[in-house]
Amino acid sequence: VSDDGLRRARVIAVGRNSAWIVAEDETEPRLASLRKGARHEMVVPGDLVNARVMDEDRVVIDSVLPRGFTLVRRTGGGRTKSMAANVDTVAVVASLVDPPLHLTMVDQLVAFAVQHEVDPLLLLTKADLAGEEAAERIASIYRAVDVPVIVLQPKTGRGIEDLRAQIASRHALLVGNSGVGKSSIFRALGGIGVVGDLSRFGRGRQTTTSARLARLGEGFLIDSPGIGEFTLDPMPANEVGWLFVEMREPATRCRFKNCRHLTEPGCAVRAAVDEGRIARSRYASYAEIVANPQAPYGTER
Ligand SMILES: Nc1nc2c(ncn2[C@@H]2O[C@H](COP(=O)(O)OP(=O)(O)O)[C@@H](O)[C@H]2O)c(=O)[nH]1
Ligand SMILES: [Mg+2]
Ligand SMILES: [Zn+2]
Repeated sequence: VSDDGLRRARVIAVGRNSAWIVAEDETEPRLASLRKGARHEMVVPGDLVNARVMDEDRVVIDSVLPRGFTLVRRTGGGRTKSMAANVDTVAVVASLVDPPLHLTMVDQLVAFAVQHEVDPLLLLTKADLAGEEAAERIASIYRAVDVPVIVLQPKTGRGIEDLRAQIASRHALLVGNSGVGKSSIFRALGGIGVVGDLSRFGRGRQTTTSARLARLGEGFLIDSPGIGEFTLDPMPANEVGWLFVEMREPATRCRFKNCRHLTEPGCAVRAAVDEGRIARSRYASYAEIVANPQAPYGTER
């Protein structure tokens, strides 16, 4: 606690007029109210705030520290809503089966991370159902483009310690289709997964309307509520190509400077695909995203 009674805290969940915060020198969440007159969008999970402790169980959020990369949802009428703040890692969760694997969605999410200069990480679940061979085949595609891959089985704990080490000092966001295992992973890491769990730390019922956050040492992990936020902006083919890092070098050798790597003759990117130096599935995703960067790939439509 500083002289003026303010202390630094991390926001882990946000309700209507209050937020759950964990002070930097504590481990238990506290329910804090927003200062009078504050808009309730003032804070989002991942925010660092200055909180004022009024008495034993009354804490008021005074101010929000400047944010790093913040995930934004576009709402109707061109408005935006912040969903999670200070993120440096996008942990893409994909199940090998059930729901079926959508590699275009994985590639779109990895491209999103590259675009926003946050680190992608791929978490593959349900290898116990799909088989180790399938897991290894997919993992090798992404390790070849420098995306770390962890095969996880939350119930048995497989991969959980690897993941904990991988995100120990990171600010990560879990993203993926419903049913792939995000909440299971979040719980296996010790995250507080349901509002009911949170309510034992404070009085009254609170509805959590946004993502939840688990602290992991210096780092944190947010169990994100959806994947609609992660669509790419409309962009020309050369910009999409830049987001597929393995295309960057071959693209400099295409016959035409403005090659889209689709049907142009003398395309070094397509040659690299034919020679097996770029994965066919990655190239297919590239072509699909060029055709429609904003499609909600892999989501139930
Ligand atoms: N067999 C198997 N089931 C899993 C695995 N990971 C998650 N599940 C199950 O998949 C279902 C959906 O998981 P959940 O964490 O709710 O997914 P979410 O919708 O992404 O949060 C649950 O029944 C989990 O127990 C895995 O690696 N293997
Ligand atoms: Mg879930
Ligand atoms: Zn080309």
